[in-house]
Amino acid sequence: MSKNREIPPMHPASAVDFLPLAQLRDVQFTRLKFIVQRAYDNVALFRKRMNERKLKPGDLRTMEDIVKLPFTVKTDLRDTYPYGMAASPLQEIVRFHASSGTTGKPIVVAYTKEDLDDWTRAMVRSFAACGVHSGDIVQNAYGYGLFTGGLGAHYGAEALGASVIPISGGNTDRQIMILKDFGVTVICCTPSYFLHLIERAAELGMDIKEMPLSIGVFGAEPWTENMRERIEAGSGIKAYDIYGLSEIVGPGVAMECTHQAGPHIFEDMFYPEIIDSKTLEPLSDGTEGELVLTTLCKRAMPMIRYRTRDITSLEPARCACGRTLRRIRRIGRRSDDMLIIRGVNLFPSQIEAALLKVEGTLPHYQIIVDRQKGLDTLEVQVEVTNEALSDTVGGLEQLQKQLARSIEGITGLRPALKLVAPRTIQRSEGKARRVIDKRIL
Ligand code: DLL
Repeated sequence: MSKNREIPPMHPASAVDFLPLAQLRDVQFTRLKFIVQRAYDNVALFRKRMNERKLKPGDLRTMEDIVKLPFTVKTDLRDTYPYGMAASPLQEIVRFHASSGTTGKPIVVAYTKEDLDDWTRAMVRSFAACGVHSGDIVQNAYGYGLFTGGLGAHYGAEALGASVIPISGGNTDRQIMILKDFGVTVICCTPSYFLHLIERAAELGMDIKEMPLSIGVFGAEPWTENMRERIEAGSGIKAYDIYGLSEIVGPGVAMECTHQAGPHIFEDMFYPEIIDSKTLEPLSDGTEGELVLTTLCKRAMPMIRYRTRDITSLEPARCACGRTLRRIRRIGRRSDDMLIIRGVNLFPSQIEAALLKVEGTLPHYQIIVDRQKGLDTLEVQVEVTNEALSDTVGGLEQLQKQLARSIEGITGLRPALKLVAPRTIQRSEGKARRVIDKRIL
């Protein structure tokens, strides 16, 4: 049973969510031309790709011409690390964030002051869409730091006029104490962490159903309708899905409205396409494929046709809320091997890079992911040489510590480590099976 909340009057920033379609397409095309010109003038990689196709920004005649533009992929950000994709001089860049790359280095994203204002507006529209308003007390348990979740949600909620508690992630018992003592009405965190909060509160003899909390803004990892039901039944709140990714802006690319029928993409800012990830051909609305996004406003680091690797479809039917913005279906899987562990993105290749830096290890490893009491667990098993195994206990412990440091340095995660003898990890005849993901969402 969910707690009753009045639906507030429409927030002024949300008016653009309801633009008549013809007007929305006009806005999109005007912005597309601007951003493509900006990227062409300032980003060498983009200009080179356009020139290879004998394309000039002026060749864009309608929105449909977007399919002629080259794609951008995560490795482009790695290859131009750290500033190569920037379209603004450093003097105009006021913020950086970073996210996992596929190997040792993170990928870096940059914002001008105007970009931060636009992002805040997207977050205001996100919060407003699910009924958050001034007077709400928002516990922001997304991580503050290089991750975009903390600061993105923070500035959006503040700009909306809500009272923000910048608690960041972790320290579960303190989260529960503050949830109760401060009379928190809105929580922002990953859905799995909120399930963990429900369980821990029960262990402490507390019931979130009896607290004023009534809205959860959950994202940064895949979740399911089943998890939504468990969250809502276990806490009496309404659970809303928020989607975003660092390369595009952070959270606030798409957000569910009170109808909970899939996140609406803020299309006037982020233009969505769906492609077949093998043939790269565009697919029509309603067909499942890889989401490709173009930032229509971002000045510091425009992303043109960025391949998100997230698999979804664009919902063709209009939502009952009346927004003209299309919705995405829940994202349940990706077209690459990226894992999300407690909201942290992890590529198996990062673990490999970390292991191979340390002498005494062999290039055979396995990553085992599970979920206990709502929290993801991560174990890395790695084969070590016979010499390393026959070393003293102290020597082995030293190796274990070195490996842990190396993995944490690259991924930010501290997995349980298990050193095993050569040829212990099962060999596969084809592709090595690096990841065993036992989580049931
Ligand atoms: O996770 C931004 C974010 C923060 C979104 C807070 C929502 C809330 P990254 O760390 O770059 O950015 O990870 C982006 O996470 O490509 C998806 O694979 C996944 N993801 C994000 N939101 C959702 C969601 C942030 N609602 C990657 N459902 C994306 C499923 C999600 N997957």
